[in-house]
Amino acid sequence: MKTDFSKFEAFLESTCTRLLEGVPQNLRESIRYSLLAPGKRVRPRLAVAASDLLGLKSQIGFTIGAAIEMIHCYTLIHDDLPCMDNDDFRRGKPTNHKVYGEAVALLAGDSLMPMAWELLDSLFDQADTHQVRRALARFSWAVGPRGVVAGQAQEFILDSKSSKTEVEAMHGLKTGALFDASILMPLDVSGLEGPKADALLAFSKSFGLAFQAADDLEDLKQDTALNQSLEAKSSERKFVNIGDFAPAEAIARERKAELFGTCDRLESLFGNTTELRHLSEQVFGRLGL
Ligand code: GRG
Repeated sequence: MKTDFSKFEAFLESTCTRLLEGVPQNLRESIRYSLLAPGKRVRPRLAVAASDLLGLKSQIGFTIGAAIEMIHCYTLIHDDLPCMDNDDFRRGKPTNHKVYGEAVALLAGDSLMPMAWELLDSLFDQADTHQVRRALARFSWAVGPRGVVAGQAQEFILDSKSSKTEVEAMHGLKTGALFDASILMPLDVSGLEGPKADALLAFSKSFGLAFQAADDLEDLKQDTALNQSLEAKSSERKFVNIGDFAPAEAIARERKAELFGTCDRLESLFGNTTELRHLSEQVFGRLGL
């Protein structure tokens, strides 16, 4: 049965209210400010679409999706801090630390991690214990120092001499780990094995790579536009060689073909995969590829 994703925001809001009962006002407001801000909700959409494909209850997809959105949100709050990327805007609003101060923003990120765990604990009431444990093990790996945090740390030690493989591995953790968890935790909970499970694993790997290739191409387009406008002002500063475009576009096209190949495979095994295909299209939509 297809879950009505429009109900996800209400689920996230009510979960947030429940988990923040009795929490000091400044911390509570800071957490709500970022978690309930208008993100694209790509990870919850993936979790819900994968859960639907596997025939799981809507509540399971929402629970996994909301937990991963909490982790995603903590990484954004921390990544925006002055000691990391020092960003002023996120999701069209001033960053958390700009509104609540660095100390409270740090605590908001810290709080979102155990909140996600507390929420996931409810999966034990909804599915087989052994299968839920597998999902939680995957979650721990993805959000911890071997997953998304490893990706962030690796980025600090990479430089212009780093190989393409090293850079891809870093992105695979920094960006790919949470996509993987979104798609594969429902698989763990379902207990499914065999060709259908393999096809979902292949889709998951391909989705992360495609997202990264699209993101790289978009960055390059933005840098090129900036470069051209600076050139127009006779500036000395140059960011990218416009010639770099061709390989990045070729890689993105290749990744797109791979991703849609994995969608076809899923469709041949599961039947309807409209939502996963739609999410795949959105990865490239903004690039007009
Ligand atoms: C462990 C502190 C810490 C950071 C981990 C995720 C991360 C590393 C940093 C966030 C910055 C960043 C640009 C990461 C790349 C992944 C990415 C493209 C995030 C933005 O995701 P979207 O586009 O954002 O889904 P919304 O706001 O729509 O949810």
